[in-house]
Amino acid sequence: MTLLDHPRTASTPDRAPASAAAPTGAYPSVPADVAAWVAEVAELTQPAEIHWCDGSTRERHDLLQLLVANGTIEQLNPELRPYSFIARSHESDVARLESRTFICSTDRDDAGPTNNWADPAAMRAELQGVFRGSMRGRTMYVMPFSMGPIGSPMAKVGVQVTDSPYVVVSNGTMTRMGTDALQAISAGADWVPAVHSVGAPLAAGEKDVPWPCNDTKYIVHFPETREIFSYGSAYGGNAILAKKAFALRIASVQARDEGWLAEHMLLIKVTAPTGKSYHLAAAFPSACGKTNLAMLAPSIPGWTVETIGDDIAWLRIGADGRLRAINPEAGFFGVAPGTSAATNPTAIDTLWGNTVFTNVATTEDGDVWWEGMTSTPPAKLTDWRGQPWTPDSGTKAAHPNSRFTVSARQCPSIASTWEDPEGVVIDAIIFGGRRATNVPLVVEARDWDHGVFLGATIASEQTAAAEGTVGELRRDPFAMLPFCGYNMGDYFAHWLDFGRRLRRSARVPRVFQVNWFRKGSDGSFLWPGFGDNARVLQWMIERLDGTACAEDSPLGSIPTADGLNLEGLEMSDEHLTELFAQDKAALRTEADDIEQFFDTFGDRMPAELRRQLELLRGRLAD
Ligand code: OXD
Ligand code: MN
Repeated sequence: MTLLDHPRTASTPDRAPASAAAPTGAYPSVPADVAAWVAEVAELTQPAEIHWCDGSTRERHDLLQLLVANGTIEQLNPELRPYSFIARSHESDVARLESRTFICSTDRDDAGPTNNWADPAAMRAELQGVFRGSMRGRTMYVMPFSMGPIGSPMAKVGVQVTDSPYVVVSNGTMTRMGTDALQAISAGADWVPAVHSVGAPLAAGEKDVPWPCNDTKYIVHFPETREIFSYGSAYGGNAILAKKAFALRIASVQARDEGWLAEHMLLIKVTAPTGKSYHLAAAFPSACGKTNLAMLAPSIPGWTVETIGDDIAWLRIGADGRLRAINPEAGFFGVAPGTSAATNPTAIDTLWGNTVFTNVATTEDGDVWWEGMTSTPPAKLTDWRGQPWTPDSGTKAAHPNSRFTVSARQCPSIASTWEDPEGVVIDAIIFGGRRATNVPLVVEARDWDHGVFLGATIASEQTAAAEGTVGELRRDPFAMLPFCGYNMGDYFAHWLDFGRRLRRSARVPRVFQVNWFRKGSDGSFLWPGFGDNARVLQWMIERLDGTACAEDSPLGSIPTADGLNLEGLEMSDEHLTELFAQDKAALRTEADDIEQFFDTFGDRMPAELRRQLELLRGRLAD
């Protein structure tokens, strides 16, 4: 049996591991199926050595030193940024590659029109060739990891192998990685296998490059057998496979089959001046400010926001019938540009040290800088490519998708409940996108099904988080377009069905849609955003408590004229009107666009969402 010709069977306990793949020393005993799989991968990829990661601080330190020696990272000035590092990637390896991301379901329709489908058998054969010998001359690291607190009934485990020490360090921050996760596997947890190679084998004596990668890239998912293979890239979601590949693409399929939700959502705890707390989950496309909202410092007195997660949420109906959520990650892989003491002071405080930055610029005194960090850039920098840079260079000093990787534990606003194994109770769900026009600052859905319609119709202007033309408007339903591991028509049906199950339980959360990015007729943003977004959260919470009334509008319920707390904010009546304006003609055109989008799902499109579209059209009729 070869690795790629056959799917991994659920358990292969009687297959003995090849001795080369067995861990040595004090490493705990490895379940036979994990050892057998590692041996198979090693046989195919031919690494020079195998290292079983224990997840210890010592191991991380040694890897960081190795990365410094390899020239992949440089240590920043320890007096300014203790124990922190800058990595500069290869210029071609700077973002998620959606065009090279594949969902290989047996039936093409199970991947649906929003995914790149490839025939599983053909892809297995192709990958067999691609991975053959791909780790030659390198060490293969084996990383057992848990998504979610170890031992949580909502957590899931996986094992990723990689030939990139940079990816090990990243995964060590983003997941609970090491022997504790391996023990969860030994105790019988079903695990997801993930193979990653940078695709740059080294011949004997060949000198390595600082950022090994390959021009040919693959990020491949076999949803039916829950397997992940990634080749050629070491950047972010392409390589930290626990994140987008597992916690969203594979987990969304597991969630469909097991009756829960795996979502591209931040999680926050909001406490009102009354002392009462609420938990909100919010879905926004990549690089639309999820980390900023997750770490919000409210501009309104008496309100606090605490962070539970900034990118991914797993939601389930708990034993008490309430909707509960965990953040499966253990760190933040946040977009650096635009992060400043004004826009996200909590992130700035989080990044005081112990942080790996990738593709930001560096200052003469060995610290980091990116566009938006300060209003005036330093006179001299080294840019993300490692070249001298001045404000006259006419280029960005930091790559627009440059990132920081830091432990969630380091975040001053992290909620004490962020690792609650049972998850937190969700009171409301928010959907948002980056829209210059059409979409008001906030609307409340009429009910769950209308909320699903709002989620299914999110559109957003493309950002630098993935390849593509920045600024172009694209439908990004539930902010899951690049992350749903199956047919999105079925995914919408799953959400509708989930609501029906919630209705039978204690309480259905309320659903809202927001748009912080609306522009006025003069082309400037109408809403200040950032800390002032707390004003919108306040309205939502008053709606939950039944203390704020709302006005009906074609798109949903909106605040009454005096509904939003605007105290201390300079906002002209004209701007406020523009923020909520609903131009029926423009919205009718948008409804046509939604219909076209829905049509792409053919008979997989749930009738209820078509009905919601007709209801909207009815409300938009003159
Ligand atoms: C991310 C993304 O990195 O969504 O979180 O691209
Ligand atoms: Mn994301």
